[in-house]
Amino acid sequence: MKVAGFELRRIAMPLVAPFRTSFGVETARDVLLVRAATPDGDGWGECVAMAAPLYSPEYADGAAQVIERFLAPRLFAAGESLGPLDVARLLEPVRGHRMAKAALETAVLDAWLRVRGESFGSYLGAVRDRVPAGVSVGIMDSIPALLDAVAGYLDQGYLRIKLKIEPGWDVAPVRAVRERFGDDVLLQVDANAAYTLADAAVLGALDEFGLLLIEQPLAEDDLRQHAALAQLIRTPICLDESIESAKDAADALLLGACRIINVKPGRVGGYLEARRIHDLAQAHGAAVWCGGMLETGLGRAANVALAALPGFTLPGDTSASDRYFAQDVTEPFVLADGHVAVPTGPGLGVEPLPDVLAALTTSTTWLPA
Ligand code: OSB
Ligand code: MG
Repeated sequence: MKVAGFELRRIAMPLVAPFRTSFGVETARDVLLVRAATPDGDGWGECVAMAAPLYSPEYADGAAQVIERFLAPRLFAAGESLGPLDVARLLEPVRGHRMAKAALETAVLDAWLRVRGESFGSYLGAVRDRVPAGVSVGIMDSIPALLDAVAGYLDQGYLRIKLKIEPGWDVAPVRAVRERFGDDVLLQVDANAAYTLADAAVLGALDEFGLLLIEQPLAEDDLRQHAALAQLIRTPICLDESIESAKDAADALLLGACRIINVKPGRVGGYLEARRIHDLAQAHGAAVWCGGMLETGLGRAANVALAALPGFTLPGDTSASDRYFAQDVTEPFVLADGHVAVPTGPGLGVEPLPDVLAALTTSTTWLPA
């Protein structure tokens, strides 16, 4: 496939409400989109790097720069023969920058699938036409505010609640949610690496609440300490930030650092590596679920397709568009009976709405081959 060039497009998406985690507060999503232009049509990839390097070392400006200076030229050098399976191999000499690489691979894969008339879901191996939707609930100023937010999401039909936690906002909010909504709610927590092994007692105090999992309690490079923590608490440990590749996933599972993996395609370098993690976890008997990074409809479309693979046995952070955005860049993903439909059209199966995209765009850079 001939790629004539990549367009880097930055868009500013206001959030419907501030989203607070242990690493910061977001009020708007500053998104880098990549459009692969080919003679047969376009392909889109959403870079999940956030504006600041607080969740991971990557950040949107840096991703745009590494694409322009180091990644796109390597793909252009491949000439006419570039296919989606070549992208990761061609970019492999550049260390890290997995979110930037994932955006390029996704754009090339989308363009390629659109030409073949095949959907992401079909290509990746989806076995469902809709996926159960969970929702990630940020840290709030008070327990009553949290209970109101959770009540609203349950009313909308969300099938699983994930509470963001940090030291000082952990046992009390979990207890309050259990007391108000009961033991049947599928409930889990995400610490975004905010604790240390010295906090094992407070993390163990969560055992009594029957959580599905605790996500990334310790630092991203603390695999051995996660394994040690797993011996001290009953709640299953799920890793997010620690898993940047299928190799990391294998290490974590072999070490006993986690029993569950949050698969975020951007964090691991793309949907093909994400599928490898799915396959590996399935072989190991470990559960995976699809995480999110406040994606627009473009990234959400691909995530929902991935979440339809057979090993994704837990509900993901595959919420409806209106969880974050009053106006999405694509037709919105909506919740129906607690589920989100897997797109069936070629490629991502969704397109940016031209007028909306134009109105949200803050800059564009054209990188010619
Ligand atoms: O840790 O899963 C995370 C959002 C941004 C960065 C990291 C995380 C999150 C979320 C929300 O929890 C996921 C989503 O709803 O898209
Ligand atoms: Mg997480």
